[in-house]
Amino acid sequence: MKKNIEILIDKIKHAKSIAVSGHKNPDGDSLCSALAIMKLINLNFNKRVTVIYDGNIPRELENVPSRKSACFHKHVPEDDKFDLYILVDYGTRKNLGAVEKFVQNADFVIEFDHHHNDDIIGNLCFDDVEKAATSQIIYDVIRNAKFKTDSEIIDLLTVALITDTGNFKFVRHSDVFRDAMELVDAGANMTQLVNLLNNKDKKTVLVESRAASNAEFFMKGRLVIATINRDDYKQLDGRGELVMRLLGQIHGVQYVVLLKEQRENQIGISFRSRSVPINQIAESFGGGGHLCAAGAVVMDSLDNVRERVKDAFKGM
Ligand SMILES: [Mn+2]
Repeated sequence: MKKNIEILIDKIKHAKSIAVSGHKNPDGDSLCSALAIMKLINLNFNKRVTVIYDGNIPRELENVPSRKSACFHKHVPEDDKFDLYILVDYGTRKNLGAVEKFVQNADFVIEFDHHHNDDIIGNLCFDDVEKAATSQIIYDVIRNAKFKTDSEIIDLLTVALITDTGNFKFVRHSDVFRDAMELVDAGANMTQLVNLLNNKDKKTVLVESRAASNAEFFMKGRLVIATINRDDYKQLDGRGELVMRLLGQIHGVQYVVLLKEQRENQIGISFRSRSVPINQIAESFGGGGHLCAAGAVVMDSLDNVRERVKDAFKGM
């Protein structure tokens, strides 16, 4: 860690232009980790950083600190070159979307990630699959490097931790609570930050609750599959986390699958499990993710994908 931090500091100090990105369609951890890195470098090195994203930032994240600093990739000139590129929470190369061209042009890439990845991009990696959020890895570096923080950085790291742990429900290690404790001691107001996230559009919540009420149950109620069709998909904002959270609360449900018809014959699948790993199922559909929360995008009809998902869960 110490050696890596020395390299990190050296690379930031000598960089003329720095950019940060997370995965396409950023979630709370991806967006807030990227913004926290930007703020950290502003504060500790007095340098400008460009935060670039592809896809859509969910409305619920609209009010996070410095949200307006995140630039949609099309607003960044194509030939902009960054000598240092920092990737956070990106997962795998294909989740980068349109920012990949900027990453390829960079002289040096540093990554902070907690996803399993066999094809690492970073020249310098701060990766740890045991962490519940990428922001925890960044917080570790902040403490080790004794970087200065401010209330926005603390809030961003906290929002990332709140969202990626599903409000502290998906916690495997106690370090999540130690980090949360230190963040609260450093000034994070959990109640305020949770309220800041209660910012969804009415249409989105109605689409998500409709998908939950139309869900179908299989395997004696252990598997539930919900569907969001093309018309409703346009109203969806983010991954449809609420659908999965609602269905996952039902007695006896072990696995929740959400099928999203992104366009004709392009289905986004989200998999959630209470405890048994399902990342291999996601991988069998060409996707990936965490042990109990993973996803894939499949080019096939909605009906075919639903049948293929049911088959994939046989014997589980
Ligand atoms: Mn994450």
